[in-house]
Amino acid sequence: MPETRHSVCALDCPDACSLLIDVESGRGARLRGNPEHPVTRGFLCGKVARYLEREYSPERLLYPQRRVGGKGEGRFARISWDEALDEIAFHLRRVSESYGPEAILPYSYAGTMGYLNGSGMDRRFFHRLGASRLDRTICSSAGIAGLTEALGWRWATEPEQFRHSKLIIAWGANILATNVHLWPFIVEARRNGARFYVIDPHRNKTAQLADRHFAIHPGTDTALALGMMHVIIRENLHDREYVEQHTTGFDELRARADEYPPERAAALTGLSAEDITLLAREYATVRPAAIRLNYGIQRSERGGMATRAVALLPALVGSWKEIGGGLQLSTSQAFQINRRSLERPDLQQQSPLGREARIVNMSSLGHALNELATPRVHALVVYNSNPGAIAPNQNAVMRGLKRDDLFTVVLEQFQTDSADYADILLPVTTFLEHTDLYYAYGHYYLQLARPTLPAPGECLSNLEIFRRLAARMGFTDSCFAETEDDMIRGLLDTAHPFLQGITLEQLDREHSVRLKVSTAGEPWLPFADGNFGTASGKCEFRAESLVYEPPVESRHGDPALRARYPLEMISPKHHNSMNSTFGYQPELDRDTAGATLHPDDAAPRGILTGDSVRVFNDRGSCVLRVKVAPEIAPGVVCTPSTRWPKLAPERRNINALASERLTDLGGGPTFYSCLVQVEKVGD
Ligand SMILES: Nc1nc2c(c(=O)[nH]1)N[C@H]1C(S)=C(S)[C@@H](COP(=O)(O)OP(=O)(O)OC[C@H]3O[C@@H](n4cnc5c(=O)[nH]c(N)nc54)[C@H](O)[C@@H]3O)O[C@H]1N2
Ligand SMILES: Nc1nc2c(c(=O)[nH]1)N[C@H]1C(S)=C(S)[C@@H](COP(=O)(O)OP(=O)(O)OC[C@H]3O[C@@H](n4cnc5c(=O)[nH]c(N)nc54)[C@H](O)[C@@H]3O)O[C@H]1N2
Ligand code: SF4
Ligand SMILES: [Mo]
Repeated sequence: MPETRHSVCALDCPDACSLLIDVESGRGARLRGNPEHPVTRGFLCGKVARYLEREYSPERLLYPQRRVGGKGEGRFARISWDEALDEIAFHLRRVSESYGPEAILPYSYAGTMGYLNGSGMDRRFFHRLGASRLDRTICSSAGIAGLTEALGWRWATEPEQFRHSKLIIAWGANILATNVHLWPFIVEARRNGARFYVIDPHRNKTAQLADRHFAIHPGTDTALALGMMHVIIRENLHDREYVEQHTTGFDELRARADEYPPERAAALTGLSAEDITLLAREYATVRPAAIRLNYGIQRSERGGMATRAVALLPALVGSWKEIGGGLQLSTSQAFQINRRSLERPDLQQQSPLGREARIVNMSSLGHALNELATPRVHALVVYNSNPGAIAPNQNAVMRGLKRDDLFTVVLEQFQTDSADYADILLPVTTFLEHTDLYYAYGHYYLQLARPTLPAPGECLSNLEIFRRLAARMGFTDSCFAETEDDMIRGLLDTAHPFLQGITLEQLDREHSVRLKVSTAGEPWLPFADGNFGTASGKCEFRAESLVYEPPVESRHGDPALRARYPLEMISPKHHNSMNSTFGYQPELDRDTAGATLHPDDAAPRGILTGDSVRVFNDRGSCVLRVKVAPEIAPGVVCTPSTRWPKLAPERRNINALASERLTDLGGGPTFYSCLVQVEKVGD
């Protein structure tokens, strides 16, 4: 008889699913969604329903290894843990003594969303070392900054409330692919008469199932939001009472919105003036209306402003008052854990630096590895991320990773591109094999997972590896001896009301515990009575800085650049991908090797469906196979992310074309502001 155990999906996905795993004789037999979890509701996405294939893949890394070939060749020889840890400690010490500890750079993102293995022992280790601090901007920092400017608190409508909405707008959000557990709530709402609209340059699967798809040009969302505000205010459809009580700067907003009549917004966004008017009227009058904004909107140069502009709309129409109103970008800020206890930033004072270390932006890795001086980066420790595939300006990143004077350690489950450049490569556990505590960015449940399966080979968790490295470095601080349970107790030790009374024991018993954002069983309306986290406590329109400016790399941007590179490239997520995590799967590799081009752009270039094309700009090029279809707007090319470069022709994926230019707010990457040219390559 199989035994059923609880776990949590650790992938970088808003849904943070509660999993059940059937285990037979110590081996995982089946994974399914927990039917009792209010958001997971008994199902998993396709990729994680098959996660046991990854768990037991013959390609899993099982032993510590040392590089024996050239950097990037991927030739390694097995060594013992003792050898690996001694060698790493030797080089970290060498680099620290020769160049100062800031010459050491950690590089990590959300390979696991667990607190302990994602931002626990690792952070303590690098703080104690005095290493450069990494600004983890690669995904959401522009949106976070924009949302914070608009609302102060980054709080959001609960997913469970979408079932009560009468109008749902997916704005730069491919719900079916990236947030599939919101979908049943949308289905329920539509059964009760709700309309579902999508604003997206790509007619993706979510858009295909919508009542209306608004094919906006990339990077123009601020113009659309301003055009909608124009109609709403001109037609007196705003909520006067809410605006008066809970916002500031309405008169200035009226003046600013006046400058964006629908005709002007239409010329900028590629939508028709009629559609913009309709969208505005319906958004203001169909109640309740909820916006699901996702991070797709903020991967363009003006992504911070775009997020801010859209996030002002619910306050204008007063939809925060209603169950099933408001907006959701991310729920993560409600998880107010004791971060100082978890990460111990105070340890920096004990490092050889004796002060806070410099900050390096992860979205500028190419620059950091090649150009950064005083000190130059001489050691790189990569975990929970695959920069060789996902970071912009890939040619610069690869050039940096190839440096002979750079010592690189990679902690991985699979032989990624980044792993190929490691000097020492360490095998790590999957989330099914270690303890961790999980937040979510698409719901309000804190979840605990214990190991459900034995770790294969000699795999260790990130946490255990950094614990052992700390011992090798001679760090005797008691925090490095803490157990997982000690760490969880520490991070739960906070006076914040959202976490009141939540204990490790309760998490062990119940696996998933709702944050105390509202009385049990009651919906949470975070801004129904104002309560914004801004200086004034109100939603601040601050119209003086609310303007649309086109991205440099866009159709209304730099004309000289556009003359050479006339197409706008976007590279959104694929249904079956999780960034580059599943890149070794042949079917996914085939899909992410594709690009969609509009017939109007394909015809003059003599390109037909099935042709191989070279997509290029000044930074690099990559070869893709084209589908010619009107599901993408004219002037835009769309390729799903993210392919493993090592499996692609010339070992480059689309990020060879992405620039290191940063967003207007938050210092984020600009993957979706990318001008390119496309040409057919010979057979
Ligand atoms: N299946 C799957 N799920 C995932 C991931 C994955 O790789 N695959 N990745 C996870 C991660 S890391 C994240 S951050 C989330 C992201 O989740 P999403 O933000 O939903 O994903 P994206 O594909 O980045 O962008 C969403 C949509 O924005 C559109 N878009 C691009 N540019 C613009 C624009 O200028 N304006 C507007 N309005 N829309 C635009 C894209 O065409 C895309 O359909 O998903 C997570 N879930
Ligand atoms: N062109 C383009 N580029 C993009 C994006 C895009 O839309 N288009 N999206 C961007 C976004 S939103 C994001 S979030 C980033 C994502 O970039 P990354 O955070 O690098 O995400 P992944 O590519 O999924 O790589 C995560 C790696 O962590 C490993 N891993 C998983 N669990 C563990 C663990 O417990 N320990 C260790 N050591 N490793 C583990 C996995 O095997 C995997 O190789 O990519 C960005 N890059
Ligand atoms: S990737 Fe997302 S939808 Fe899929 S199982 Fe994990 S949390 Fe759920
Ligand atoms: Mo992301």
